[in-house]
Amino acid sequence: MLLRDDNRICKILGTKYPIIQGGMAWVANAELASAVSNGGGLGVIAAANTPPEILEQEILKAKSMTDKPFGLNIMLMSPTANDALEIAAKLKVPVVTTGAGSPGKVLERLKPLGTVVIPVVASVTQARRVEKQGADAVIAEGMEAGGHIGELTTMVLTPQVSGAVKIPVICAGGVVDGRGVVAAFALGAEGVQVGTRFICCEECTVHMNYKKAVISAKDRSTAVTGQSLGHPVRCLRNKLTAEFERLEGMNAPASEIEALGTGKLRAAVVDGDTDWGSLMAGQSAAMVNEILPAKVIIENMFADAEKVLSRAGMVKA
Ligand code: TUI
Repeated sequence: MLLRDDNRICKILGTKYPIIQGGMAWVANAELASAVSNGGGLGVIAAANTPPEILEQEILKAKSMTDKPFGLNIMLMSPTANDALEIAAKLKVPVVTTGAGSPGKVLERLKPLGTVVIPVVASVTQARRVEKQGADAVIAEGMEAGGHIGELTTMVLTPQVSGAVKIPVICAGGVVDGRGVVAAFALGAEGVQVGTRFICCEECTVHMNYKKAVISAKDRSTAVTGQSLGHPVRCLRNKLTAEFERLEGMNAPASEIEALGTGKLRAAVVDGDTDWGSLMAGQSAAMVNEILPAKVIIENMFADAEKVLSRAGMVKA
């Protein structure tokens, strides 16, 4: 048995395995979240820019699809972040993760209600701040991750955050299999957050073209765009990322670059537009080779972690 019975992330989340599914905008709906929760991890619904009535329905749907705990991710840059916060309070969602901003208001509102709040951070300063503000754990997300990213890699961010805070650390960015789980724990984490791998689970409802693009990805298939706008986003390379690079390279006005991104995630997820859609994915896409049920992905990850340790010559087989 690899995992110790006293793993703090399993205790905080009420899950079998210390794994959280990334709160991927447009991708992380009730189907995906309930599949991950039923598989022994913590499924997460992404609030992103979802209108409040639809988000409420999605949460109620997840409640009907699993009796296990699941979470809600609040994207703090979103204009609907406040609505999502009130919905989390009203529907008593057990766990809330936050991303892309400072979660002070979320902690202030939800901690008195007993909600477990776990912010994503991209630096040591942010990790220290959210610990002081009462976060239950922290997700240290390296720039290998997909979507909106910081500037530090998982390899250097995770040990620094682990050394700086007492609350448990969840490692994110590039974690896709048992090797990643072992690496995360070696760096001081007590759990992992996995996004890209779950795009290619059977229960994920994204367009098949998106899943196929992830499966076809190689080591250098992602690009980071939006750096000039102050919010870098990692996606699979396609015509859209080339056009971003062209506009950013000629110092086009920010409004023009922003406009290029509008509606493009929906185009990828719903319409399967692999040329002009925003195929948000992490560098780990290169290591995703097949579509499996969420439960199998999770079980393989932790069973393989055990084998990885013995193969590395660190413990007896
Ligand atoms: O949030 C994410 N990933 C995302 S959000 C998203 S939606 C989007 N769409 C288009 C453009 C931009 C976003 C797609 N992917 N990951 C978590 C994350 N949080 N990564 C980095 C951060 C972060 C950055 C700064 C967390 C905290 C932070 O602190 C700011 C502060 O003031 O403390």
